[in-house]
Amino acid sequence: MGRTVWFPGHMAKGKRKLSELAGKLDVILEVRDARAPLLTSSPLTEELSRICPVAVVLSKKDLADDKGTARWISWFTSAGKKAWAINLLKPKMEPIRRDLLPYGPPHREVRLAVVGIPNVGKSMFLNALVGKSNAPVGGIPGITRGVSWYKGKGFLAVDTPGILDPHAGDAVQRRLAWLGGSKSEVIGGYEVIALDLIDMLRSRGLWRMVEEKWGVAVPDGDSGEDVLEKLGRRLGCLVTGGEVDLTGAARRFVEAFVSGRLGPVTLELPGEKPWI
Ligand SMILES: Nc1nc2c(ncn2[C@@H]2O[C@H](COP(=O)(O)OP(=O)(O)OP(=O)(O)O)[C@@H](O)[C@H]2O)c(=O)[nH]1
Ligand SMILES: [Mg+2]
Repeated sequence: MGRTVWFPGHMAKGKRKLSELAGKLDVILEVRDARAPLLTSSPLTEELSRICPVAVVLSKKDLADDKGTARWISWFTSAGKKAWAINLLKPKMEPIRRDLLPYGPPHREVRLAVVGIPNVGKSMFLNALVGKSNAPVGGIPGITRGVSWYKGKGFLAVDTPGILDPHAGDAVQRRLAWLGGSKSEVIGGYEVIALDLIDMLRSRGLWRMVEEKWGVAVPDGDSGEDVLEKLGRRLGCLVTGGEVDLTGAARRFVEAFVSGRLGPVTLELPGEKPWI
């Protein structure tokens, strides 16, 4: 599998433009997914933070566990970083706008860029901030292709394409697929992603969210494939002859997890040993 899958041309171009832009900005807002703020950190911000202050927006607050999110906000704050958590489906922007205004000089609007890995909600955040719905938004990674400016509510804000670490390994990519940050189809397919997800939920004691939703219990002796088969039967993913359509089951399961239909969950907590 070529690296280009993870670092297509628009991402490389975006990175170049952003480095040029950073010197003209008052602040950079790095959007991360509240469910996994380390996994979804941007590979650019360390470099950019040498040029301009970087603050953190934890998006998809509605999909994360509230206690976990509160711990992350304290963690960022104690590391000296400004951080907010937000549900961009019902955004409350006033407190964030108020906190951002002092970053700019009094005589003009605050100039900022919204950066982050693919599909974390950068364009949605930007639209909410400037009070318009101009920047294109979408459920699959790679929606924003170029660097574009938007103006409103005292901000001049640039939307940027999602940029992933070109050296991120397959394990990272598979975990990002659980959050919608990578496309399952291109990293081994839904079955691989689902088996990995089953393994993670079981080993971290999180399977109960699936059991509560769909009533599928998993004894310790069950293999990942056994579990996927049980899920397929429960969800009615069958082919002629009554066999389970494992790919269909995997897809339903992964999509339910990604969209939060299995309930809110935080996958990483501050101070925990990293997964990868
Ligand atoms: N539930 C929930 N979904 C969100 C939230 N923020 C963004 N999304 C969803 O995430 C998806 C991606 O949003 P975008 O704003 O297009 O993400 P992006 O980071 O600009 O993506 P790229 O431009 O592809 O890198 C959309 O389908 C949104 O509906 C949130 O706070 N809660
Ligand atoms: Mg976008």
